[in-house]
Amino acid sequence: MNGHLTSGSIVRVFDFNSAIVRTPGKSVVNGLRANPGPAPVFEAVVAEHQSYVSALRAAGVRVTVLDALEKFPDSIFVEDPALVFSQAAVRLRPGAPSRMAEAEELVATLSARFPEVLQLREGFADGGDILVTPGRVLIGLSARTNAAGAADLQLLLESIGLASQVVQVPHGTLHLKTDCSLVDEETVLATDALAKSRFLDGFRILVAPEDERRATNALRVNEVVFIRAGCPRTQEMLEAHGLKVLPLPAFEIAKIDAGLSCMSLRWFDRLTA
Ligand code: CIR
Repeated sequence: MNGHLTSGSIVRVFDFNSAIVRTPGKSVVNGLRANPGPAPVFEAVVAEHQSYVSALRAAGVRVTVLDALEKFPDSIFVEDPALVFSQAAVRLRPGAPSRMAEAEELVATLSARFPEVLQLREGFADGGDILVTPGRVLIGLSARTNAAGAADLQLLLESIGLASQVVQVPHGTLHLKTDCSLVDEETVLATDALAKSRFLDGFRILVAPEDERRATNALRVNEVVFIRAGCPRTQEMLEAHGLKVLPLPAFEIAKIDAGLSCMSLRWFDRLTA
């Protein structure tokens, strides 16, 4: 699964020309969070979301912006109820009861854009637990993704030609990608806890300093890596590795346990390339 050919060139797993995002609703201030703390400020979430959408567009991505869904406070995090690839989309079954019906809200949008929309039939799986790498798709078991969901997802991925591996997310971590991101084809930015997991063997691992651990939910888009603003040592480490880094504000969404990958579904659309 080392990228695919399109118009004579190889597309890498972080080459994207298309994305879907959802406008935050006012209810976002009631988004799920593991620990008590101040709620995010609605206007500030909107500002962070706008910076994110602008950054995607500046990186060369066509962005479809869906309307806010007030009845789903966490629906701005479109990454969790679906999974997208050039060849197909997968409708997932998010593990938090308040988020389960978000997947249904995406079906029309996905059906209009993908040759095929597959459906997870068993268990639960959140897109935040899925890390797509050049060789295989990693599926993290967490409080949101269970063994039945992971096993069914493996079958669906196999049906579209993708190898996968089920791995264990460190206890207390929301999602696999809360603690790691692929920053180039061989390199993963990770927390120390994740770096110690055997399943990253074979990757070069850049470990974020403990006090910048939230930077590990980064997002590589084409030639740039988005990281959470306020993580200067992680930025320096990525730049020393030769990467172009764009810090983006994510202080408000972090109050509801979110980071930079969660706010979009991204893929390379071969038809419009
Ligand atoms: C949740 O707990 O589901 C939301 N408050 C945050 C989801 C973040 N999603 C992600 O990391 N993929």
